[in-house]
Amino acid sequence: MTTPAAALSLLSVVIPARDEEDCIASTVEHLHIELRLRNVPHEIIVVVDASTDRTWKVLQELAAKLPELRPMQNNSPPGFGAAVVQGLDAMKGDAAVIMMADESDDCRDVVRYWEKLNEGNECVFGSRFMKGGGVIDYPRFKLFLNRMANFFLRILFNIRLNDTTNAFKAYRKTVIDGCRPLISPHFNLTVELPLKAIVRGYTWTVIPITWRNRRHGVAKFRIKEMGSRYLFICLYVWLEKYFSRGDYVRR
Ligand SMILES: Nc1nc2c(ncn2[C@@H]2O[C@H](COP(=O)(O)OP(=O)(O)OP(=O)(O)O)[C@@H](O)[C@H]2O)c(=O)[nH]1
Ligand SMILES: [Mg+2]
Repeated sequence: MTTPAAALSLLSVVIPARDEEDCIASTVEHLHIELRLRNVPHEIIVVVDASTDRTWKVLQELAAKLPELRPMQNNSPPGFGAAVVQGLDAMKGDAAVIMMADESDDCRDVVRYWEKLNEGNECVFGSRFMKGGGVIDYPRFKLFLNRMANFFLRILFNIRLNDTTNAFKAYRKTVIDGCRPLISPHFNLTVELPLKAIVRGYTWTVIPITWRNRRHGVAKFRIKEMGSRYLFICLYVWLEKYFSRGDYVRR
């Protein structure tokens, strides 16, 4: 039997960023304003990686006037997953939301995540593909691949979640700790976390969220480089689900 989830006191929003000089300031500022208006106690951890532009400098300037902002540089080999894990390692909150730097995710959804976590859920996953959710300007080929991958994951893991591959999700810290070690250095962390959380028996719920395509900067995601890494991590968690005899399930 699981014990009732404790009330939460601080939300850590972890944002990986590489070459996002044009959008990082507005992402952080909008998020901070929304969270402050809605009385969500928070810190914003931005983990910058191998930037060739002014991202780090912009964050330094912003941090001087925004005490809730904690910029850090990824000191592992570069990669989306490594940056997010470094942010999760440093978080002081008892819950985390992983969010993108490119203004694709909606700050109001972060508040909804916080509210749902506080209702006692251990994970809150957003879906852009359910009633009330939506996408704006999603590139067609990417959308096709996304729907294929999520269909495949639904079958493989026998779950009803239809947007597993999106990183923008919320977890209690107990879940993050229970999913360690996190081994994906790249974008494949986006599926390692939710799939492990589900397989290890944490409670989860789904809410509709919205997403819009970036208007500045360039996409860092490369399907050719990531395809086999996604497959690797999905099969790894699938093997855990069916062959580990519950050794890693939450206690
Ligand atoms: N620290 C760090 N952040 C990264 C790295 N690669 C991507 N990111 C960040 O991860 C987030 C998602 O990357 P995107 O380039 O937006 O990937 P995407 O959403 O698939 O691509 P778009 O369609 O262009 O939005 C952004 O905030 C990036 O700045 C990396 O190697 N290191
Ligand atoms: Mg993006």
